[in-house]
Amino acid sequence: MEICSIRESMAREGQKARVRGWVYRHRASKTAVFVIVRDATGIIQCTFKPDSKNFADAEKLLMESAIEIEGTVKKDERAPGGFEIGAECLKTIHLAERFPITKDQSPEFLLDNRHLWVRSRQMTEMMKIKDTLLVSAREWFHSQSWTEVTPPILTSNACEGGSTLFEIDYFGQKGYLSQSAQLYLEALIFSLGKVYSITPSFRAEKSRTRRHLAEYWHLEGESAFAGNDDNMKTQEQLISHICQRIAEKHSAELKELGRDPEDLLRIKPPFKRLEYDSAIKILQKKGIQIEWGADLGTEEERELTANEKIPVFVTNYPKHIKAFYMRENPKDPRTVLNADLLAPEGYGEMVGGSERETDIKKLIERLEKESIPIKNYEWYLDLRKFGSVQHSGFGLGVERLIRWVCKLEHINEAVPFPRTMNRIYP
Ligand code: NSS
Repeated sequence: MEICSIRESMAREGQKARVRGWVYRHRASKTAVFVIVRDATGIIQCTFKPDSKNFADAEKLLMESAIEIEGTVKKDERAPGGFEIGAECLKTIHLAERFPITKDQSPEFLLDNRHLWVRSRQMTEMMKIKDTLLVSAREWFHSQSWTEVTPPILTSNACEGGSTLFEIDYFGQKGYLSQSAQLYLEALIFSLGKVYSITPSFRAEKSRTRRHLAEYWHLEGESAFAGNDDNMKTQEQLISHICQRIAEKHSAELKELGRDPEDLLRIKPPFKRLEYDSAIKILQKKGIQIEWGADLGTEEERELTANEKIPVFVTNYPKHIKAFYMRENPKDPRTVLNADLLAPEGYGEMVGGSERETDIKKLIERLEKESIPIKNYEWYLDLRKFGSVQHSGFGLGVERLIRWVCKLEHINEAVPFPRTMNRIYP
């Protein structure tokens, strides 16, 4: 008999089905053995009665053994999912050893055994939602005539400052793992107009926080003939599309993770916009010790969005705390034309974007002020010499978006094999 998925088996009430997967739960008594089988599509309970020819083998199964079961599908209110298979035949593909992950393990233990923990329901649900995030982002970009490009990961210069650079030995020359594709995307707008990329980005983050990884997935867009406002419009449309798709496709997974799909269906343009100036005043009124000129940290971002239901753009930050490439605000040269997008419910920044400086003199001044060697940026400065135009772009931290969407405590839970300061194994 042909194998079907567990989800398909549930549509076969009263008929036979043959499923294949791993033992998710196992309970044996004298009168029956209950085996809950898991595959990529779900779980189903399979019941072996003492008169079934494989009863003894079913009794011996251990968690995570790989098995094939054939039997008759029945409705059963008591079974998880509402169906069970009255098992008639069992084939043990691999009898597992005793699975080390049992209930109530410490986070550290689960990280050490991440290669096994990736089988958990929470990780599986998260990874399915992440897949839809990536697919729907591409869907949206293509529907709007953006082109996906493949920038390099091995680079010769910093994009976001030297403090979080991973240095590598590039055939005897200094090289770095990419922090952002931005500078390369800026080069590509001249041929393609609107470009985006989905790449790993690396940050040698020396602090341990709930929202920093050393390696994360970066979704970046860059567009010619676009200002800071256009840039925000792109982001709110893109993120709204992603949220709608995730809510439509994963309502069951979201509910299991504790996220009401309605929260995502509510995400529609326009998002709230707040100038940095006003953000500081709001924070000061709330009694938070912060002065104009300081960057917003985790606590400040949480204060600003704890009661928000949709994302909030904070715009026009002080120039001295932002990267050299952000365009100076013509109306207030102390600030830049940028926007950080904060997730609702206090989850914090998920996108950083800006209009780019096109004035080559100002760019050189900013590089010099930050003691960045101009030589490494000559190619980038060239972009301001040959048909320079107004342009803007942004970078979205995929795991930051997932963390909010899936209501995850820690960004570690938004990636199967997290890389942090003290972890590169497994
Ligand atoms: O440093 S950013 O704010 N901005 C850039 O890298 C720009 N060069 C992007 C661009 O305009 N093309 O990082 C962008 C986003 C940020 O908002 C976070 O969501 C995410 O990247 N990010 C991170 N996620 C996880 N872990 C770490 N360490 C991290 N750093 C940034």
